[in-house]
Amino acid sequence: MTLSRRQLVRMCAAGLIPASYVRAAEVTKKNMIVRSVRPQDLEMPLDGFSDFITPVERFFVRTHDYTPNVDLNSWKLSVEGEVHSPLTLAMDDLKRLPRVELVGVLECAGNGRSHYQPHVPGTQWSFGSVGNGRWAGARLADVLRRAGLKDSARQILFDGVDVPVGKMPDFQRTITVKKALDANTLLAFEMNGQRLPVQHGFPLRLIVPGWAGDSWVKWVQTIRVLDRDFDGFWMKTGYRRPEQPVAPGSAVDPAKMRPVTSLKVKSVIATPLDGAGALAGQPLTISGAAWSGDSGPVSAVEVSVDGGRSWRAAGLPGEHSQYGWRLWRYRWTPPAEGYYNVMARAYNSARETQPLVEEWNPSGYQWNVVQRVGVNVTPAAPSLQPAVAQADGPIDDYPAGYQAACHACHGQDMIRQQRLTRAQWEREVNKMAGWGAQVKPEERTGILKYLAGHFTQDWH
Ligand SMILES: Nc1nc2c(c(=O)[nH]1)N[C@H]1C(S)=C(S)[C@@H](COP(=O)(O)O)O[C@H]1N2
Ligand SMILES: [Mo]
Repeated sequence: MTLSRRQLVRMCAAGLIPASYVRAAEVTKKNMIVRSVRPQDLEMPLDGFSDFITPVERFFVRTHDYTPNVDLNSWKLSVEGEVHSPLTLAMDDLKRLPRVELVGVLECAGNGRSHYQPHVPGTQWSFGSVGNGRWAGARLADVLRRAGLKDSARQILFDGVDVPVGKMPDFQRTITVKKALDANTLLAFEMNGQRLPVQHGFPLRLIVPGWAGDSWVKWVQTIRVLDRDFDGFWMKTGYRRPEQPVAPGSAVDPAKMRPVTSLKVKSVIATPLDGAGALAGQPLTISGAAWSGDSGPVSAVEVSVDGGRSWRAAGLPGEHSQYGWRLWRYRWTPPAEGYYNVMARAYNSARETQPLVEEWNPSGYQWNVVQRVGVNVTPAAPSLQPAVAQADGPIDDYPAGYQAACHACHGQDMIRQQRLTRAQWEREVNKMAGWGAQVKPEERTGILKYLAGHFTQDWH
């Protein structure tokens, strides 16, 4: 049955049909790099790395198939296979389960593929097949517990309603039981506070925080619990990379390939753009976003303005979460005219960082080499000299009174070298107060929280 909008509004008003009849609308995307119109592959340009939450209109889209348009009235989720009681759930059943919301990075395994040499086939993503979303839904674990996993359960298979293009194999993916039972793995029906948009999987998609996008199955309709590894194309052949480095361009023995799972630590420079101009003596902001995967969140970002000879810490102002990205910023005043190689590298809490040389792989997955942008600095006109000189350094989220208390006597670099526990920081602050630091009693807690929150034993 197809109804016109007007008929629908009238029937809703008369209470004849539930409002959930309405299909979700396609989101109009804004300023995207179009990699493919149909199936839709849209990339977010570099300016998107300045947003903490990527707006839906700027969120990249990756589909192997054409976008299906699901009618919620006839949609049902089936849970079958190695379970004690197979389930058929409607959206309302899922919404009755505890609602969980989290911020998480969704990055396509092929993000950065275009940078590989020799080139590899596939959608030629540059930096932007990634976004940071606010996802809400039910825990997959809650659904699986209701069905009751049998001891034989090994992998959980997800199948969406999208129909393969031509003879392409159906997009079906599995995740491990361990990841499926993780409290952060969700069946999401909301993105950024609104109903999940059609392109992003309406009415239901899998959220696998810390893992690459290929596991985040959209338009989920069937969950099948398997007692073995799945041998469908998208698991057995697709989304695999060599376990060990291989010669660029070589063919790799399938037995030596492993599935792509966790994201790698990575940062992208949003500003300045490669080839940008700047004026000597004028401060500019080097900024971007950084994220990581299962091994732990981003703990530090460093910036180099001399091609990697020396590195300085960038500030990480703003929100902090286990699986979301961090925005980072560094203020830099180019001292003199010239060409500068600006670079950024992220560290995660496991102290992993980005490589300077990428290990080539046949499908071009998981590019995370330290990025470089060139900046052309020209002499400033005398009238453009800054009124107040600003020191280079991280643009940070300093708490109230912090700079007056601490920077009166020393710079932030002094603090950044420290790796202390909260108790040690308390002793330091007391010692400094004894030495004359002006720590106001009402600002002490905020300062301590900042110090103990940032400069911990393992901050990088
Ligand atoms: N059903 C289905 N789910 C899918 C895909 C697909 O083609 N079909 N593409 C996957 C891939 S490869 C990625 S990177 C993400 C992209 O999610 P997005 O389009 O919401 O950004 O969805 C994943 N889920
Ligand atoms: Mo992807």
